[in-house]
This record gives sequence, structure tokens and C-alpha cells, in this order.
Amino acid sequence: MMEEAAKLIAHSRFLIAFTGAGISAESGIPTFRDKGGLWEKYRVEEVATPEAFRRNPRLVWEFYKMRMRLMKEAKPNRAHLALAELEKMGLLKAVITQNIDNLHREAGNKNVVELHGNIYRVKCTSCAYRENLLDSGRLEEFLEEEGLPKCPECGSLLRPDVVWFGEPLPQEALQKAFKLAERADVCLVIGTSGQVFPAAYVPYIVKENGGYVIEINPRESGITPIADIFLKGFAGETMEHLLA
Ligand code: BJW
Ligand code: ZN
Repeated sequence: MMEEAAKLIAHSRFLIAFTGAGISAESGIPTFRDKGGLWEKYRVEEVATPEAFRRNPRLVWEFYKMRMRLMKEAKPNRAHLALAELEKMGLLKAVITQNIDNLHREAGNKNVVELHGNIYRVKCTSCAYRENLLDSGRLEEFLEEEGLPKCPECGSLLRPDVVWFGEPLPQEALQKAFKLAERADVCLVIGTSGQVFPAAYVPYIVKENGGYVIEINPRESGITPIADIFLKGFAGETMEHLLA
């Protein structure tokens, strides 16, 4: 299985990767739906919907600041680094991620499509104001601020630039992801439960267009039934074996 997968990758013409929270688990970032995952401690409806934010912005901001602190300390792991190496080798054409943790970029990948936003970006709830806290150098100050974050342009409430349930995905990113999926002859699916749509259509589109799907996950997922090769295991060591 491992050898077959390695061969498919080595001979691919347009390899893409589709990643979820599981690829960052070994960096110390909790997933959502696993044992010990975020949805055990927090209710989705209370922290990851627009209604929740309208009802209790303080709780939602507490949740996202907690995760900002965690993600800020996290480092890319062997799986992120392996994907960066595949891109440098010219094999991997793009990473399509559902993660907001920025670790693919930190690992060195250049072509990263973020479907669910980015933890370091904030946007205004009323005007067009957007800010990347890494670029503006305001991350520390932002985290220390006690009150609710306000827009410097209009004074309205700022919100995390992430995609909550019931919200449309960023149009440009989604279209780019689907186009990449149409072109891909091999797709590595790493660490996602494959339960959240439309993101989870990516591997289906690859299959529909005649591409191969290689999945890496310690457990079966929503994608496993359509995977051509299922490599049962953790992202870090499995990716290392694949590249060895
Ligand atoms: C390891 C590992 C290791 C562990 N190594 N692996 C079609 C059908 C049914 C429902 C819908 C549908 N289309 C839309 C919907 C509704 C809804 C949806 O999908 N619901 C389903 C859950 C039922 N979708 C939406 O609402 C989306 N919006 C939308 O459809 O808008 C339509 C619209 C159009 C026009 C106007 C208005 C609306 C939006 C979805 C947004 C999801 N947002 C979140 C939060 C993002 C910000 C944040 O991070 O806080 O995204 S929810 C959460 O789930 C997050 C993730 O990106 C996403 C996916 O989770 P992921 O990454 O798969 O993590 P887990 O925890 O589920 O799985 C981890 C996996 O890793 C497991 O398999 C482990 O085994 C594995 N693992 N250790 C390798 N070491
Ligand atoms: Zn504003």
C-alpha cells in the first residue's frame, strides 16, 4: 500500500493535498470531532455560528483568542514539512486546507488555498475593514486587549475572518479549490473527517475527473469509501514513510 502510494505520487502530473485538523494534531492543536476534540468542550452552536456571535460575541472571541494563543505557539510538524518538500520538488501543485492555523505557510508551502479562513485575520462586521494581525504586527497587543475588539475605521465590532456554519465559503478560494481538484490526477487527503461541506467535495471532484485519492488518517472517515489507497496512521510518520 505504502509503495503503491509512493509510486502514484512520484509519477503524478498534478498532485494536490487536501488537509484537515488531523494534520495539525501532532503540532499540539486539538481537532474538532475526535475524543478530546474542541466539540467536547464547546458547543458548535455557541462558538462557531453567526447567531452565536450575535448572541454572545464575548464567548466567541474568548474561544478564538484561546485558539490564537495555541496556534501562535504551534510549529509545523513532519507532515506539514513533507508537503513543503513535495512542493519544492515540483510535485505538489497546491495545498487546499480547511485549517485556519497558518501552519502550511509556516512550513514553506507557497500555493495554499484556505477554505475556512485564517486565525490571524480579523474583519469588521459593518464596513470593509480587514486586518492581518501578523502583517500589522498587532497580534500581541490584540491578545492582551480585554474588551471586545473594535474596528479602527468605524468603531463596529470586529470578528474573526473564519467561516462559521451556515456561512458561505470565500468564493475565490472555493472556485480555485474546485478547479485544482478537477485538474488533479492524485489527491492526498490528510487528517479530515470529511464531514463538512462544501470543502469535503474536493476529493469527490478529483475522483469524478479520473484522479486517484490517497488518504492518511488513523481512523476511517467520510472520504474513506472513495479512497483508492487508505494509509491508516498518523500524518507525521506516514508522510515521512511516503517520502523515504
Ligand atoms: C488525524 C490525526 C493525526 C486525528 N494524523 N489524522 C451538504 C450536506 C450536509 C450539510 C451541508 C452540506 N453543505 C453544507 C452543509 C452545512 C454545513 C455542513 O457541512 N454541515 C455538516 C457538518 C453536516 N456547512 C456549512 O455550513 C458551510 N457553509 C455553507 O454550506 O454555506 C452555504 C451558504 C451559501 C450561501 C449563503 C449562505 C450559506 C460552512 C462550514 C464551515 C465550517 N467551519 C469550521 C470552523 C472554522 C473556523 C475554526 O476553525 O474555528 O471548520 S467547523 C470545523 O470543521 C472547521 C474544520 O475546518 C471543519 C472540518 O473539520 P476537520 O478538519 O475534518 O476536523 P475533524 O475534527 O472533523 O476531523 C479530524 C480528523 O483527523 C479525524 O478524521 C481524525 O481521525 C484525524 N486525525 N489525529 C492524521 N495525528
Ligand atoms: Zn468597520
